[in-house]
Amino acid sequence: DLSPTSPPASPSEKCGVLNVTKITENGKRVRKNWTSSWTVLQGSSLLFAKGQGGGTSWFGGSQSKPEFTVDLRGASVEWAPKDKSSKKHVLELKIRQGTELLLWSENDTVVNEWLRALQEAISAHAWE
Ligand code: I3S
Repeated sequence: DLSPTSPPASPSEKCGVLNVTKITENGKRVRKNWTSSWTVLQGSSLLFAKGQGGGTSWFGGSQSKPEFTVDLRGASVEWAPKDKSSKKHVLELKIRQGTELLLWSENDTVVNEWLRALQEAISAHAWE
C-alpha cells in the first residue's frame, strides 16, 4: 500500500470573536481596517462575519451569511512580525493569491488557540 499517511480523522473546528484586518490583497498593500468578526474554522475554510456582540446564537439566526471566506489550503500562519502591528499577540495568515490577514485578540490564550487550530487545519488539508 503506497498511499500516504491519512490526515487526522476529524478536522479542526472552532469559532469565536477575533479582530481581523486585511493587509495585502493580490500582492498589494491595503489599508488596515480592524474589524471585530465572528470567526468560524470549519475544515479547510475560515469564515468571517461582522461581530454581532459575539453571541454563539449568531448561528441559525437571520444573520447567517459570512462576510467573507478564506480557503486555508496552501496557507500559512505564524506570529506577525513586530513591524506589521503595534499590538501584542497578532497572527499573520497568508493565503493564496497574495492575500495576507492579521488576526488579533487582547486575550493571548485565545490567539494561541487559534494559532494551533489554524496550523492543524492547514496541515490536515495540505494534500488537497
Ligand atoms: O500599520 P499601521 O498603518 O500603523 O496600522 C494602524 C492604522 O491602520 C490605524 O488606522 P488609521 O491609520 O486609519 O488611523 C489603526 O487604528 C491602527 O490600529 C493600526 O495599527 P496597529 O498597530 O494597531 O495594527
